[in-house]
Amino acid sequence: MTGVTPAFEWNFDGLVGPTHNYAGLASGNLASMQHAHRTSNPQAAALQGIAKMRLLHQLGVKQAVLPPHARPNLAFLSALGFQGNPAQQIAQAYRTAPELLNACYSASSMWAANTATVTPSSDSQDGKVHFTVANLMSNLHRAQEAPFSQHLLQTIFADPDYFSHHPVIPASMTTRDEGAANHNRLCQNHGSVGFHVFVYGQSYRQAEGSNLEASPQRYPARQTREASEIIARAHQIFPDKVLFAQQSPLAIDSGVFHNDVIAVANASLLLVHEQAFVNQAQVLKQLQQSVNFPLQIIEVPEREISLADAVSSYLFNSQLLSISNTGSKMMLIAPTECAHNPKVHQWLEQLIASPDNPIEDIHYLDLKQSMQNGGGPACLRLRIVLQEAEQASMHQGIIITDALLDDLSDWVKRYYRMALSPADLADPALLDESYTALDALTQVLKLGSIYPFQYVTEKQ
Ligand code: SUG
Repeated sequence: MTGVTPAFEWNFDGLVGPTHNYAGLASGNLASMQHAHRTSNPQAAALQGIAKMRLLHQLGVKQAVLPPHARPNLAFLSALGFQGNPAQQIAQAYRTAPELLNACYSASSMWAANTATVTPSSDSQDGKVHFTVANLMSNLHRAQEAPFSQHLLQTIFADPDYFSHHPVIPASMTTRDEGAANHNRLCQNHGSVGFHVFVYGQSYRQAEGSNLEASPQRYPARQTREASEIIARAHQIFPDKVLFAQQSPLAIDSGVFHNDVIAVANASLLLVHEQAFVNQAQVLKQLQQSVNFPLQIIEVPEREISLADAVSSYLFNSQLLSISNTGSKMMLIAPTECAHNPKVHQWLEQLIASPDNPIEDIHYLDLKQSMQNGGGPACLRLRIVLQEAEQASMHQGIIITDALLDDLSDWVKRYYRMALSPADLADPALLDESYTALDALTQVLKLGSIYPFQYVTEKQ
């Protein structure tokens, strides 16, 4: 192990916000479209997320939490042309453009895998941890996340000696970026130099002519090759440690709106569906030839698990985690939907029983509230590999402990509603409830005044 500084992979989970609702805002995300306009349960959603963090913490995984963004987003309502005081803006939006009000209320920041792409210091030529917050420009309700995500990550990872924060990539069709959900890092163990597979749905160069049939026809491709290339360049990733792979248009058109719905990687293991990439055999061969450590690829054929079953069960959106930091033993954190699908369940049981792979255990978790919006276990977390000194320099109040888990549960039970229908978003009391809750949360997490509504209060 000479020359390798020990490091741990941390999971930063997005805490579900008090306005979690089903607005059907995400085209190409089948669950979001199917559950549009149902009544949500924000309290259950947040408690399900906290239960996941509790399980991982108990299993010895390094776990931290990211607070929700402030919703409704009043600055966004103003930017969309709604005028008057907040209650008037909400009333006007509800009357004239309810889908825009839904966007301003979206709790979508919970899916932290889309918050940013992060490169560990071992993988960058300048030895710093690099962050690029995703512009999420494919969807209005998600595009509003970028400014606050940037502010939050800069607050948590503030020391410029360790952390480098890049500008959000300019929002254009050519440079659509959805963060770590389209990125896999492979490595011998978390502290050693990693190999990066950036997955894109579309390339601007292709759109110019030659290869249009390789673009999805039904649903949008949310990540472009150009955006992935910007990240690899800005983060100064060693050029021989990067591969760009195109997501299969058939997969996107079947509901695979992010690559993490069809592939999951951890350390030296890649679990991937047969229909994940364009020219998959070639991509996987190139990957095997490019890495300088033994890489195991488990490719799941369509005949064993269909694309449709993969999307409805979210098998590949399980979290694949090392039990030991060497990566020799792993476990899966899968959504209960996998246990309820007989084919997927049987396949998983065989996987665990087989001595031919390092996955030894599986935990099924009820994340139904998030799942109904297309967000499984892996969507809810941003992975960040940190060396000890880096971890010591980040904001400590967000690190999960038993006491913090209890405080968060109490906080959710105190402030969150148990039912939220689309019509409830017109209720101006929800704004006060949500802001009061978030104000209290900043004290629980010792974050100071991070929300715009807190700066305004301070100035008055
Ligand atoms: O961007 N759903 C999210 C789910 C994100 C899942 N993330 C990963 N796969 N990493 C999305 O499609 C639905 C919101 C609504 O319809 O109310 C939504 O935004």
